[in-house]
Amino acid sequence: MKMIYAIIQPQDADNVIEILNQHSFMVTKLSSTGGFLRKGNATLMVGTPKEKVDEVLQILKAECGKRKQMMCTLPYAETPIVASSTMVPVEVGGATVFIVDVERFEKI
Ligand code: 2BA
Repeated sequence: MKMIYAIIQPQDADNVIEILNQHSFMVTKLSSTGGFLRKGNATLMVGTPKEKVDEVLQILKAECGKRKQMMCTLPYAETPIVASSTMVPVEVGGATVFIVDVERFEKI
């Protein structure tokens, strides 16, 4: 058995947990904080047989992987209101994944 720890953006958590559950994976979500940026992230723990690890990784990549999203930039407060906003591509998402061996697993 393996334990997958995936550190993801908090806004991706609910969706990926739902999809993992739909594929019969059990998930625990921890609210975590990055040590460098000190911003909130989410850490998912997924315990699974080693044959299923790749399936979990595929789901994580599809639902939380780095991707471009169009964001609306607002004009600075000092600029006149007539200034129009622009859409710019911003990179969102991303997952840092650790896969570790589970020596023993019990439900008591
Ligand atoms: P990422 O490398 O994508 O890491 C995102 C978050 O994943 C990290 O948040 C941390 O919570 C976790 N993480 C990544 N690698 C880890 C590891 N080896 N062990 C434990 N947790 C790990 P933050 O620490 O806030 O880092 C946010 C982003 O800042 C990182 O994105 C990386 O691009 C950059 N970064 C982190 N530490 C850095 C450092 N010492 N020097 C320069 N840049 C750093």
